[in-house]
Amino acid sequence: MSSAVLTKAKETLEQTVSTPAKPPVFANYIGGQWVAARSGQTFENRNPADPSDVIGIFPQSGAEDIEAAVAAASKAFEQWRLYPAPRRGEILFKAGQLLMERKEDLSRVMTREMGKVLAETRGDVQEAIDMCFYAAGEGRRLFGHTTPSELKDKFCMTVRDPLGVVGLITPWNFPMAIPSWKVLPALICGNTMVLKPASDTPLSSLLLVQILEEAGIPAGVLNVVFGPGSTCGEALMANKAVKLISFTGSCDVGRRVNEACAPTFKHVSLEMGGKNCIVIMDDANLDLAVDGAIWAAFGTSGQRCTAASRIIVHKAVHAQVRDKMLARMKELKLGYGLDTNVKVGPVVNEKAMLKVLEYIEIGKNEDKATLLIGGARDTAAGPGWFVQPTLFDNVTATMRIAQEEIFGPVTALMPVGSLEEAITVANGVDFGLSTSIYTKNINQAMRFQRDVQSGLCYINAPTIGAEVHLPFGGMKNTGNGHRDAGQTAMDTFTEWKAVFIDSSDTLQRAQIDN
Ligand code: UN1
Repeated sequence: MSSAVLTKAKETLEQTVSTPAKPPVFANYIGGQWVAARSGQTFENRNPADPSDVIGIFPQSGAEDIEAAVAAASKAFEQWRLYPAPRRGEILFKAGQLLMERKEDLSRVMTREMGKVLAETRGDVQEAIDMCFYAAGEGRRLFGHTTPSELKDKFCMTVRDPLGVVGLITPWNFPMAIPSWKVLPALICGNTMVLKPASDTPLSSLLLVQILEEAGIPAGVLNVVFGPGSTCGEALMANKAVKLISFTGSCDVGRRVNEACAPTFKHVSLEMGGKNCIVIMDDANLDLAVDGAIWAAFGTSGQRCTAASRIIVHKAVHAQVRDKMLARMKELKLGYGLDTNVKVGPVVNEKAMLKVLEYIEIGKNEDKATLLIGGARDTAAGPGWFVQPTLFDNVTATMRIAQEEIFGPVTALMPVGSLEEAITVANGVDFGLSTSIYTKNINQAMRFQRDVQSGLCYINAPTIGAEVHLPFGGMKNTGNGHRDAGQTAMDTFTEWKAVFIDSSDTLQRAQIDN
């Protein structure tokens, strides 16, 4: 491999935290080697705030690169599965320390690559740090249980086995946090893996891999292959040696993942879309609720699975909430996320921008909905893919902008007359990721959390703010019953084995001899 390829986290950071004269070249990481795509093809990684800024050149890999990575992971599994989990944890702990030391540069690179503002990329890196320490500690737990036997002198326990080789397909909106939710639990549980990160944000995921390598993950345990889902993702899903695909992304792709994994009976963990809502009741602290709504609707330019794209507001406070939202939205400065005055960055690419603008048109054509503010591309903010924060009013439950995931800085006020109606509207969508209610009435809050159909539920806090030691995922079309993060991730990345030890020296037949 030519010396131009950047393979170490430190030099990668040095060369990408500002704009070098020539964009650096990166490689796949397979079996501990840095290798170009077999085809020799590459793609460019560009800054969404300024598409003329090329951040790096990445391998455009194909099925043969995936095959090589799966073979390397299969070979490494034989050793890694026997490596004591507390020792695996020490490597993850070291990786957490390295991430902490380099957090600022990692965040700046991520803003350049993905677009979200610096405060948020710092949060993204912090989430990976948190996950390193959480997963590292899990190396000394990974609990099973012991339980009595129905027979004398017989001992029963459960232990966790790693699955083997797992395939991890990750999105661009949390370019380090979401890979960390999958890679780190998979590692601590003793799996080996192939990571295929989104092509919009390969660098932040690569930096996580380089740091894990520096921390001491052995060759072949963690492999990364860059390239499109249509070739790399499909090859990973078709490979018989891969035991699980963990995917975060759109429902359409998630459905395809489910289908593609069925013939080989792979485990499939899916985390997909959301149509999240914040309910603002008439007794709420309205300033707090509006703060939450602004953060949840326009943070990450609305490109979170957990973004609040529906603000269900009690009629008695509708006008006040509307006016407060409008006042706050006028202050939201759009621009390059490295400028600390900027509150909202670009959306990730041109296609994403066009989709958001199309949804705004759909909203404008709804009979009763009114566009209150925003609604267009913002070319004054910079040469990139900037969309003005947009607010619709008087949106009703069946409108497309109230049903479909927009994944951009667009939200909708939906007036309702009661808590019952709010819950009906909240549940009246195909998704079930995150919901929130602002009220001072504990009884209303308790009813809401009891009846709302979502994997995350916040009381007097916005729809975003998940923490790594709790399960992350959703009901209905948002997922397929699995959860990222928390103890639940350890369940995703292990198989249960029930172990029975008979010390009676006789044949004891369960169900017959007791
Ligand atoms: C996502 O939106 O895909 O709670 C992940 C949050 C973040 C994670 C979001 N910690 O919004």
